[in-house]
Amino acid sequence: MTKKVYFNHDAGVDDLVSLFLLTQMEDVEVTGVSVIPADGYLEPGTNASRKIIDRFSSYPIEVAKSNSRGENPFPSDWRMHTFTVDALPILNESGKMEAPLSDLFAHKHLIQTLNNTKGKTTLLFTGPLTDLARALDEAPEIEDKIEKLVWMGGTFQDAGNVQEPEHDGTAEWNAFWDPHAVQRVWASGLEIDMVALESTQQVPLTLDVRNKWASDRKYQGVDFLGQCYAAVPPLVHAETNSTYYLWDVLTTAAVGKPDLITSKQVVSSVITEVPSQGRTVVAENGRPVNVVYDVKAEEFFTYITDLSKQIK
Ligand code: AGV
Ligand code: CA
Repeated sequence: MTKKVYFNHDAGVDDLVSLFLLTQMEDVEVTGVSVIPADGYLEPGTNASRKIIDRFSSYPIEVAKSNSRGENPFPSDWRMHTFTVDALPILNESGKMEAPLSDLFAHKHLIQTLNNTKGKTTLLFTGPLTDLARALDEAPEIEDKIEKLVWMGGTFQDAGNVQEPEHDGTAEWNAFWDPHAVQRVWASGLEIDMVALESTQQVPLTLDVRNKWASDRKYQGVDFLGQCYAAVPPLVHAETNSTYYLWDVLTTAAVGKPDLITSKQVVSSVITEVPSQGRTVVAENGRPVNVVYDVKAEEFFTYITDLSKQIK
């Protein structure tokens, strides 16, 4: 049976690669896409999404823009990557942009799409949870239309990936951008799969991975992966603040091929106050989430490369 998936992303390199891969999954039907301007910019993020759909999807998918704003903005150096992906020649060859653009903002588009879709939908979120929190505030009854939420975000380790003034470094960025949104979603009855840093740190972008994609660039989809990931720094000698992991792509792969990952239940809550804003913690009075803490890394890379080879 095909899984219906609604995808909300925040226009980073791995968000956009995730959209590409999602369109290649045989047993997944993408019912809608929305773009939140967190770790990327809205205009090129929306355009790149529409162009990826045009170029790679076998069916049309509607795209919506978010008007959500976070508490803690992403560094603009990272956000600039959206422009690079949007400008790639493979996405601009046709000179057209045909995937439909919704005139609803993302949170309303999410509500509408859930209501118009038969049965239950899996939510895939690879950025902050703001649009979902707003949708739940506005139409709490959509919970019944949601199979579960699969979210890239959070960590229960001591070190997160936020290195900012007035923060203690314990949070993951998607949670830090809007901690209150995490709190709102945690307060819902939704089943939540959390692809945390515990697992994403097992899939860094390395020179080895890049070289494999380069050697297979005769496949247009694999070339697209290589071109996208040429814009961001790999893990070479030691991790830096900018080192890139396949965070969102792992989260997306977990939807398409759940046997790649292992999870365990953690009862948790989120801290919304400085200096630990966005830190997810084990808390007795919290709520259960399925934390993905392990991944078959080799099989994961094979899976995404094989999906990319399908493109003619
Ligand atoms: O925290 C990981 C999230 C993912 O959704 N993003 C990037 C992925 O899209 C934020 C982020 C953390 N470190 C980064 C990030 C970095 N070095 N460059 C760009 N984005
Ligand atoms: Ca992201």
